[in-house]
Amino acid sequence: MTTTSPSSCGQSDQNLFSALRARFPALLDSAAVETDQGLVYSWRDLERATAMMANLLTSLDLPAGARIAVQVEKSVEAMMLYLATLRAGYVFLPLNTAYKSTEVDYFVQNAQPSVVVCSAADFGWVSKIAFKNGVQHVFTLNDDRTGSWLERAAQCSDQHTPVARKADDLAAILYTSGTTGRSKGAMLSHGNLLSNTQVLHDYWSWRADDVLIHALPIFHVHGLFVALHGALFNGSKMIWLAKFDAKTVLRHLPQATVFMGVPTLYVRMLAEPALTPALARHMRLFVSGSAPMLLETFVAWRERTGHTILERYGMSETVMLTSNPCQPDARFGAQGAQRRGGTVGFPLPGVSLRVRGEHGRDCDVDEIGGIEVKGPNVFSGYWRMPEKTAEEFTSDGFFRTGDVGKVDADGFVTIVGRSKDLIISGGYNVYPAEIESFLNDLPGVAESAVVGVAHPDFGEVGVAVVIPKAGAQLDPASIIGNLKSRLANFKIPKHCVVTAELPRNAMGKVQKNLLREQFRTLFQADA
Ligand code: MLC
Ligand code: AMP
Repeated sequence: MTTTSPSSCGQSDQNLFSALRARFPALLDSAAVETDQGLVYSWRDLERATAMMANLLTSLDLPAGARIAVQVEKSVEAMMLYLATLRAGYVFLPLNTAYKSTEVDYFVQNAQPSVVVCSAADFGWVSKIAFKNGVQHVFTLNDDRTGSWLERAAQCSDQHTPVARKADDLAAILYTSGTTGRSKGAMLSHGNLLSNTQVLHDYWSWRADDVLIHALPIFHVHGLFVALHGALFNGSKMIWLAKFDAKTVLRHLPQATVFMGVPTLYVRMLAEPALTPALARHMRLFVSGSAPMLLETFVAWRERTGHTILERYGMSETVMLTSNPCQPDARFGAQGAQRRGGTVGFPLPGVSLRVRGEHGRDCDVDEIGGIEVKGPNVFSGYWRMPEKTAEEFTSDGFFRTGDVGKVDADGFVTIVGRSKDLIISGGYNVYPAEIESFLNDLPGVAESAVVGVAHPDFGEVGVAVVIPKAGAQLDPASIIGNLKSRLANFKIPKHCVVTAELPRNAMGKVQKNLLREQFRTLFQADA
């Protein structure tokens, strides 16, 4: 079945920064961002600092389309660096701060950025990687408003005219791990990001008095685009938390109206006795996404706060695709359709979504198949990987999400699984194939399999099953220790077992379903 909602936004050929800047409030001296450190930044501060940073980028005389790779802790200045990159017409490449040198080396080799910005603490190893790969400029930016990036920007003019961009000009590259081989850089244009921002602005009924609690990292779609663009495009103040902490968020709820998080954040807030309807009474909207939300979390949240979480679904390659209704949906008569737990709602305006069966046709209502999407928000392809891009798009231009789902008679989309071998842990993607390739390279390892199992905090976590070579003695703790030195911490399996063999089917293929079943209850409280 194919579902298309009418589009509410037209083509735009302008720089995303200009579109966001045009929506700043008239009172430029009012507060735009308040941090948990007690700092207040006005809209004028955002305007001036991004101008100075954009002028610094321009002064570097970079080639057109230059990538600016950034691996720094969350700060308002890091957010300004993102906006300045858009403003100057270059391409932003955010990197998770958890990535280790092996991972960063790959991204720098693959993306060939002209500028790398890292924290001073990481300058030694990051600059080595950068210079080895021909990067001309390496700056530091710390989360305490220090670093060479700010020192240099402070010497630049605070007047800057945003560089005109066309809708299909590249704005950002987001690396997403691959089911086979290494990560792929999803190329997102100014048009992809702006159209999605406009659609979400209308669909989520942003109000003049909205205040957003921004508690997500700013190196992935959820925190960098959905939350940040939502607030900026609405001219809304943000309460800016450097890191998620349940108690800190709850303390700020009475001053806010909108919160966005991955399911783990809701699970952690539910564990706080301070969470009550009274505390949440000023709130207008709680959004969840990036990973499946358990129905029990959805129900518990409603019982504890009186608010119904709005679940939405998206990807790095597509930004947001579907959303439960914010307002009752008029297509369903006087009462309208309400948010339904366990579903990700309807395709957003302008998004065509279809579910394709193995028979190659559109599925019927409630029939399960692969989710395919098309729309102004869908990326143009993977950075310098035309074959991978071609594999993921159908001949009629739909992107194969790798998610498996169904659409019910009312049009609600439900995700029931994934055809890609992927674990989503606390909202971060972990590809077993990547972990297995590191495991298989360890001395004494014959082969390995990594599977995702349910976890009460992270939703899902990895379990590694490792088979030793004949005569080799392997110790699970040293295997984990070895991985920790080479891979981002969230990718590290939470449990490792060394055993004689992997279960295989008649074709010799590893039966991961049997392993998942074997470890299904490993992290359950009563297991
Ligand atoms: C931290 N750890 C994790 C983890 N985060 N393990 C598995 N999965 C995770 N997500 C581990 C660390 O390795 C460490 O283990 C221990 O937990 C404590 O680390 P920490 O850094 O102190 O963790 P914490 O601050 O509590 O972080 C947890 C979290 C964070 C849930 C707040 O993971 C987070 O911010 N997640 C949000 C991710 C996100 O923004 N996703 C959006 C992707 S965009 P050890 O052993 O080293 O002590 C996308 C598209 C879309 O998917 O639709 O939005
Ligand atoms: P990423 O590659 O990090 O952008 O992750 C995108 C993937 O996250 C999607 O392909 C889905 O598998 C998953 N995802 C995002 N939102 C949801 C959601 N609300 N429910 C279930 N899965 C989700």
